[in-house]
Amino acid sequence: MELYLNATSPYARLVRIVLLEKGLMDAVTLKWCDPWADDVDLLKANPAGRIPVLVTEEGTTLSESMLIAVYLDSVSPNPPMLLAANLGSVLHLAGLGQNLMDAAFTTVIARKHYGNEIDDSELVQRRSRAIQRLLKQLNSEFGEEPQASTINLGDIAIAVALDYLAFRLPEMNWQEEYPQLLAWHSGVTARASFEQTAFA
Ligand SMILES: N[C@@H](CCC(=O)N[C@@H](CS)C(=O)NCC(=O)O)C(=O)O
Repeated sequence: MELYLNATSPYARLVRIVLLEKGLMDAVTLKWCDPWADDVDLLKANPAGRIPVLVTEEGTTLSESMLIAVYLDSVSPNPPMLLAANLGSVLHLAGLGQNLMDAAFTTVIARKHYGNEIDDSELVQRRSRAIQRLLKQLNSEFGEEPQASTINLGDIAIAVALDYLAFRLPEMNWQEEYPQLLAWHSGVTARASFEQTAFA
């Protein structure tokens, strides 16, 4: 398999963590690229020009991080990222994580293209309010949770999104405002799969 990625994409990091957790890293060649530079090979693999993209052993190209994660979950048996027994709650968390990632990413890209003045725009203001509501809800959902020894797709999406916030929007300082969430996040990100894929 091949994976098109870069080092700062939260979406690509989610897929790399799934690959590591599923023991599939040796089965994939990493194709580092710049999705903003219209990389020719990337555009062939994904006409949308976005990473991550997975090319399967059969040569099928898969885009969208969550869909790639679902595919990888079926390629290797251990450990499952999505279990029928708690599918609803895992997808609930995965959705919150993806929404948090999207809200943060939209803000970062708006700033990249239009400068920090864009923070006053209605779009960025809406995303900022969304981030605050998501953080509050996640803090209350994880407040009482004991730390699980296993990890699922929902945990990965949320922990990556929180890391991305700390990496790109540190002024939000969610760690100080939400200590319960920080405790949960610290447990998850101590895993080797997170340490080996840290944003740089
Ligand atoms: N919903 C997509 C988002 C992918 C995405 O936005 N990737 C960014 C990098 S973090 C990208 O490649 N952007 C290039 C562009 O939009 O042209 C996913 O989950 O994979």
